[in-house]
Amino acid sequence: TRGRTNAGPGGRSAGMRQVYAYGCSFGALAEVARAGAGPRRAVCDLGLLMRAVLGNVLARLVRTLQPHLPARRQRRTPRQGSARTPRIAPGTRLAPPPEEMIPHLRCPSLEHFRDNYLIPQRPVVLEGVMDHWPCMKKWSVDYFCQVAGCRTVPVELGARYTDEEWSQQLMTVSDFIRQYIVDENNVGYLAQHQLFDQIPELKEDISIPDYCCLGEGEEDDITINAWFGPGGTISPLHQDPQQNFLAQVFGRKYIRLCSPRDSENLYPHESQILHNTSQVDVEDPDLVKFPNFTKAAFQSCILMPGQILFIPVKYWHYVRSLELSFSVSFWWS
Ligand SMILES: O=C(O)CCC(=O)C(=O)O
Repeated sequence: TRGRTNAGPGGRSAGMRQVYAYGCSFGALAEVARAGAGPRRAVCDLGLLMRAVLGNVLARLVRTLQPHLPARRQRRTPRQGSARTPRIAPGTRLAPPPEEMIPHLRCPSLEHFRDNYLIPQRPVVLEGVMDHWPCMKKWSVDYFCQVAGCRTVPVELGARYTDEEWSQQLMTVSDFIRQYIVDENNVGYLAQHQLFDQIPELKEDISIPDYCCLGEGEEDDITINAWFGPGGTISPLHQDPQQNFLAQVFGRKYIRLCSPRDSENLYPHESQILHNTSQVDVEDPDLVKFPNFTKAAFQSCILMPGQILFIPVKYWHYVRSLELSFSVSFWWS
């Protein structure tokens, strides 16, 4: 959601996708006969991105090809957490006053979380929950190049998806890193709803938080999203239709939350596609155009590596990465 157009063809029929999957598989196999495994994987990736399910054959094909490929290395990779100077908008209060602070809890019991946060729908930052996830030690820009460098993924170009000049493009993870992580003049966001299905090695490095068992949905229905980008990437104030655990792997993010009870003070876009997104620039609001915005009560935090933010259903959230950052979000019901 996020008001974004997804690179996947949501409306395409299952039949069309099956045909596309066969096409991709035959395309990939035809290329096996030729030199160069990169294109074969790109063909498979296109099938995977189109959600062309064929007994998971495309994912298996890529997994089989992966170990036979030379790992491509970057010439210069930024160090995590120090790559860019944080772009802090004028007037931003990074340390919120106490009444605006989101509470922090260390590994609460399931019951405590359910009774005090899930049922009353109150945001909370959870600590100590993801410390043991392998991603906390393993993930780096070099590691992504190694396991996923040649994979084709959709990338969002531009600082925020509400900007006129914002667009999406398919490119390899290596190209994304070269153009948007190493080159500090561009802003691009790898905000991907399918990355963990496409690259199962990465999924093995994370866990679904136990608290998700408090939901009514099945574990298979949980959507896991990747958010990888340089400092300065912004997700404008928007709301989503599911509960969210936003887990911070590296880098810090400045986050502001607002209750759905305040929706009318947030001026959602009128168009259908952006109806879940506020028209107001949270860090530089135009109070002449949006005077009631001052009535909205916000809570905020800086989400640090190892912390998980619980964002209740339909809670408005604004996110700006303060430096090179990777987060994983779990949408559950
Ligand atoms: O981290 C971000 O930029 C946005 C995260 C988000 O909107 C989500 O998880 O729903």
